[in-house]
Amino acid sequence: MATTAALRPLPVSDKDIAAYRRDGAVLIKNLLSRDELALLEAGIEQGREKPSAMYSRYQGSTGSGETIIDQLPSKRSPMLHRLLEESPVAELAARMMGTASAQLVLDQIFYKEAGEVVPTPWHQDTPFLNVRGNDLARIWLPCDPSPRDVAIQVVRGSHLWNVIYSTSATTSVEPSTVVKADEGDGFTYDGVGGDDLPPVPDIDAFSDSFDILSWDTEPGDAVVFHGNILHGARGLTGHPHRRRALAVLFGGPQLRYHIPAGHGMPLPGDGEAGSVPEGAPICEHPELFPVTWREN
Ligand SMILES: O=C(O)CCC(=O)C(=O)O
Repeated sequence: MATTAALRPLPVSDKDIAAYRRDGAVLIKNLLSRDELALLEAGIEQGREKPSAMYSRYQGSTGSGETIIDQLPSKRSPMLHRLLEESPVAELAARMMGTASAQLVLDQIFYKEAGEVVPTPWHQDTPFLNVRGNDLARIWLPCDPSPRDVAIQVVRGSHLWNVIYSTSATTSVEPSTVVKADEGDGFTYDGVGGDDLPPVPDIDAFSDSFDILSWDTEPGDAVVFHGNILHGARGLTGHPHRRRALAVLFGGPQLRYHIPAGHGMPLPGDGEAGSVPEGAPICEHPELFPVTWREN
């Protein structure tokens, strides 16, 4: 992947960077230009029309609404590929992490239809990943007006708890608010995470005990959150817009390759992971984690 990016100042202050590091998440207004937003929307729609074999479809536990999640759409969509190469998204991740480069770890579409917006249960991305470490920034890019009722929300500071929670339905403390309806044959969430990890706390039942951060977001905004933070999205009935978002995870050079128990997420690069040892810094493996931005 090339390392060109938009030649304009990032709309990010030192205060934003401090908030990201302290709280684990921050809203950046108006990150994308109008043209970049058009790429985002067209790329997400292209992904929705032609899902890959790695899609999963979830519904509310009563069978209403749907969320389609698809893996690595930027590998198939020239528009999303261009967005990652040419927009300030990867540079934003590097600035937040304080690193001189940003490598792609994962990108995903979260596509929710209007009307009954299905929640995304509280979870961490960490158990799914083929990497471990602190230099891990997720950029969540909505392309619809997404008020805090449906946008991403996080447990403030939970990126610093040094716990990896299980994502497995069998270890959940609560019956899930969503159920898997179907999935392609190229990837399954079944078996990622591991049953030996502690369950995610019941954050909704004890919401007074957690400091939850959420934002009203508009197309072109970005929520940047730490890759290890607890996060999710609320559900809503009667929502007038679709709730479409691309979420892109970047790693810094010292992030470490991790061989997950069971299986992890698909890798963004075209290289073979076979002989890469546990703990290798990802800067040594751009064939698995393509360099998307590098400081000149
Ligand atoms: O968009 C959503 O509802 C969830 C996004 C998410 O979980 C993520 O970006 O990791």
